[in-house]
Amino acid sequence: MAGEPQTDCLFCKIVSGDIPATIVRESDTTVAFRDINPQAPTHVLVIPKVHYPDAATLAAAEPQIAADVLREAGAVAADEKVDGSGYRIILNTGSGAGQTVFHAHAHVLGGRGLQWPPG
Ligand code: IU
Repeated sequence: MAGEPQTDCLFCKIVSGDIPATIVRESDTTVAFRDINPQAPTHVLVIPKVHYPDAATLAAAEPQIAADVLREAGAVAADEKVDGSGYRIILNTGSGAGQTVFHAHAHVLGGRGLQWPPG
């Protein structure tokens, strides 16, 4: 069923606690944890507890939870004190855009200068 945990999904296993992660925030609908391969001094992933393959699919099915992900991304930036200097929320969508884990997630990157356009 849409949104149900997937047995082969790494991020579903982080939500269930079967795989450890350095969790920095949690809400009723989301979990935020440090990326294992950080690309900036602050690199946190915010994921919905429900399983959807990408952010747009999540937003179509569960718009309130998609909003929760964005709100929590902003809260992470404030917790990490990168909100003043600026930070980036990234939603890689599809393998051609670099998505490697097909459970919706927002990258929160900050703590260094960020170039535009991104690579
Ligand atoms: P992407 O947008 O799908 O490429 O992002 C997936 C991220 O998940 C990537 O930055 C990985 O470093 C990160 N990650 C993680 O934090 N823990 C893991 O066990 C695995 C990937 I696998």
